[in-house]
Amino acid sequence: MPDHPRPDRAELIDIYRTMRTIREFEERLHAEFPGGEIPGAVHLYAGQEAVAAGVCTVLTDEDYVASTHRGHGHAIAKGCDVTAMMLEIYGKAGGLCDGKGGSMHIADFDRGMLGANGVAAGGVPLSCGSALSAKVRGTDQVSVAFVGDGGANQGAFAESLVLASVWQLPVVFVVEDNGYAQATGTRFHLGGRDIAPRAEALGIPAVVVDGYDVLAVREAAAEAVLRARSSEGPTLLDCKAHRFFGHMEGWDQQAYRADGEVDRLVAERDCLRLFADTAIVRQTLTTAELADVDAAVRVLIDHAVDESKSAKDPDIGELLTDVYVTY
Ligand SMILES: Cc1ncc(C[n+]2csc(CCOP(=O)(O)OP(=O)(O)O)c2C)c(N)n1
Ligand SMILES: [Mg+2]
Repeated sequence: MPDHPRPDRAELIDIYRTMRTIREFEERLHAEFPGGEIPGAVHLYAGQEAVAAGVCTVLTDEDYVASTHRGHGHAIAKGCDVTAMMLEIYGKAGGLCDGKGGSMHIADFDRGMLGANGVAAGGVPLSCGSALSAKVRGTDQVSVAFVGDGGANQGAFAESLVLASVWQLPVVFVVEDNGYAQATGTRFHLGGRDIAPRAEALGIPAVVVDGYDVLAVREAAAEAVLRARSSEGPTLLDCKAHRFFGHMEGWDQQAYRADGEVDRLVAERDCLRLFADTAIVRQTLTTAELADVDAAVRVLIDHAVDESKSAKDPDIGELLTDVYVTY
């Protein structure tokens, strides 16, 4: 890969830090949610960290990401400020969107983060729009659309694939097939085993990727991004990685999952542990260095939660600021 050779030491640490930050962020939210201070719906990304980290490590700040309702991991991997994200989820002043968006509407245009999205597959057409804008303006920006297996059944997803194909847009569709759309398993809703062939039918190169293997995701994403930057059009990555928690915090008893399914996932398919066990990481980084990252991330997340709990609510006078936009 000319643009993305083997990851060097600094990139390996960055990838690990990103995945650890997402994991710690989500585990902490899971622990805090029952306390009742977090308003709105919260969908956790734990288990799927390798997808966001593997894709975003090959993007620049100028590239775009359109996210989903399960968007914390994408935002962290795209470089959004973690404390400002936590403040946002707590609905507090100083949040990334001034506390008005919450978990499902985190956006940060300075980082190319076009937003989480409460509408399943809602971000996918936005990616086509931003990719078209980049193409018309003649920049080399790439646009990434994250979408779930359930979202991939939306008409907007199919329409976006067609537009991206006929207009040869610099877009990468990243399907996160985590096995379920809410409580409905993919064997009941997918109509086939993979989503990749839907793209191939439209002439879009597509590949199925082990979504627990961050280096495999990185390699597939690097190829897709290079294709997009070289005006060779869209690619679809069909990443398989299941979530560790329920669909959303607060009500999902996960009765639709097999006995021991989650325990097996955590024991055998933890992307952080798998990454630490790869030959390249074992040859490059020490366990002490990884532990230092873990400790620093714990401090960061503690700080983010403390700040969020003690921060003020947004000023009522700001209620309509930034809500309506004139063009
Ligand atoms: C257009 C639309 N229809 C229905 C919903 C309700 N809904 C929220 S999440 C979800 C399931 C999404 O599943 P998937 O895309 O696989 O994402 P995952 O939750 O597994 O990450 C549904 C149906 C919605 N948000 N938007
Ligand atoms: Mg799903």
